[in-house]
Amino acid sequence: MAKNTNTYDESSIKILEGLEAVRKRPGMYIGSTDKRGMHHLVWEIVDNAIDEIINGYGDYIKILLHKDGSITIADNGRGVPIGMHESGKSTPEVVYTVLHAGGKFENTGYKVSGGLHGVGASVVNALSTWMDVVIYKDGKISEIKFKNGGEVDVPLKQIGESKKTGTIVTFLPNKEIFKNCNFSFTTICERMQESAFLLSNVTIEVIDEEDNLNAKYHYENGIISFVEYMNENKTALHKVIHFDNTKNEIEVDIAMQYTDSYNEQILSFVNNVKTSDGGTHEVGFKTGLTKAFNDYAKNNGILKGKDGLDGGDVREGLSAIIAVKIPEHLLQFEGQTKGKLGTPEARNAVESVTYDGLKFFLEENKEVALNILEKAQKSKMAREAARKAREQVRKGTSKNNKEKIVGGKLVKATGKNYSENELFLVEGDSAGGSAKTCRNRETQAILPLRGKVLNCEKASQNDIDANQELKQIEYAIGAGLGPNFDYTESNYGKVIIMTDADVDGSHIQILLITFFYRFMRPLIEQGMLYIATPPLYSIETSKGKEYIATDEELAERKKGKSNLKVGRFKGLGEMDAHELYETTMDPKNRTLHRVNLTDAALAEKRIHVLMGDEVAPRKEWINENVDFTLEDDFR
Ligand code: 0RA
Repeated sequence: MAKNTNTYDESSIKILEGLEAVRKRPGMYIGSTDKRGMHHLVWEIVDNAIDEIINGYGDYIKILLHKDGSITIADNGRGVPIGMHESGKSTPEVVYTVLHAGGKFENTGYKVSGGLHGVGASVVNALSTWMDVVIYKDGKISEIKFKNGGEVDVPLKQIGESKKTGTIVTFLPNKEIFKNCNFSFTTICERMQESAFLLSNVTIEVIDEEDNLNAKYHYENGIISFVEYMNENKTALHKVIHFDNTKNEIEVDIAMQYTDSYNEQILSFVNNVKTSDGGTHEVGFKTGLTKAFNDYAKNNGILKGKDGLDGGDVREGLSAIIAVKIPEHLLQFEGQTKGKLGTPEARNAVESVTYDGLKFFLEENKEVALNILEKAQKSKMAREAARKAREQVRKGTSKNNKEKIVGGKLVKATGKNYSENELFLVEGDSAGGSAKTCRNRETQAILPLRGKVLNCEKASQNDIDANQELKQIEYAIGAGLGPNFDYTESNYGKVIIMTDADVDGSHIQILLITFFYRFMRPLIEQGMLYIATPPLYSIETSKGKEYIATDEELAERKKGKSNLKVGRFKGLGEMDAHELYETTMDPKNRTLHRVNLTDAALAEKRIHVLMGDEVAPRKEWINENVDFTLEDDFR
């Protein structure tokens, strides 16, 4: 050992410097230091366990959320090697302290290294107050402990004997880096369930020791089970269609099923990681799908009229999973969060597998084919009828009751540049009144909402037609509803939900988002739906009254001031019109949260949880304040 002392010290300094660099710029490694970033730590460790399973070792992963804020990820793989590394350190010490050490071990097949992660377990260690690794391997139980972001606390040593194999990693995220963050049982469950679908025949268990919650996922039929799960609250038109094939080194696995709903839900994955923003594989799928149906219809003399079916027509009511495996040398991701596949080869591979798979299926299942085509044709006709109706309204040739329904409640914007205009949906008449007087008349329209909004989770179009409140929203936006909705016809570039910052306000937000999700989804997909964020506090300063948006900001302002006068805003109605405009509506000062639906399938599940009959999951959801709204924060 003596001969290694010097190099050991030198390399140790280098290693600690490396870990220090991670702490200085955590965002570079894990994207952000908010809740999302903190969960990246979990995905990082879980992905190592999943890699082990993909390579054929182990079938079980267990995640424990502890009361002290630490988390354990255990697997029954082969266990991290426990021998000495050439540097003179134990292999586990190298794996958990040297940046990018993980790669050295990975020599087979595909890696779970989608976009941001795949940065290595040492990054997790660097961002943790302590980390503890227990390894079952070679008849022994071994343990190594780290503290202060990667310093060895207790070097690797044997602590027992066992015939089992596996790795157990526990860590406590550094609270100075991840301020006010907790692990979310719901978020972790959602992702683990997805992994269990994609892996098949793996058991993944998640346990929250604080709230006594647990979940266990095990699916035998992979993405077929996934599609069945997506459609469990809907009426399916046929059994799940499944096909897979490999083209130009790219493995393509697709499951799809039509339901009687109008919604389209396509989720895609690359090497077991979700691609929230789609990419070339989704484009290929859509092209192959449209071609297959149009060719089948033509060849069987089904299509009436001269032009074929649009992509949108053949995707109405479709739920699908596209899972591709791409070797590392072809992997390419795009976009800020690396959630979009860029690999050009994936487009042709998926298109051709989809076309061939569907062509074969349709020929073998005539009845199903006719059923789906009938639905697609109805969609096409409905779209054409809606377009004509809108044109008539424009030309004034139709006697519509638009004005009457909206009545005196909608206060329109005077400007005619629709994409610049904003519609505020405001909770309560009094806040609505303030908003009316202070708004920018040219670009801002106000529609006050009275009372509770209808829960649209299970509502039909007829239910909407019978609902005064939602009808008003539909007419104000003026772009149709359901399958006839066309966002390019919207009277507003932004639709902004403005409620009190309390539980009732959140409830109204969720109800409205459910409505938009089910009946005007493209509005969300196009990033046109927003939540306004009224301030939470006001303070008296020498300059007069100032507004404070968040608890963190308040804490910051309170520093060193014992006699600061703080007022808490209970609702929009407490502000006068001027205050409301300045803090919440003025594009120069306000903060809007864009409602994002990259998580379409999960969002609908969440809505189901929130609005369904079961109270417990709803409570948990609200407590955790899972945010499918709070993604893009900009001024
Ligand atoms: C490299 C080689 C071997 C196992 C692993 C890495 C491994 C890493 C992790 C991380 C979390 N769980 C893990 N399980 C296994 C196998 C060495 C051998 O036994 O041949």
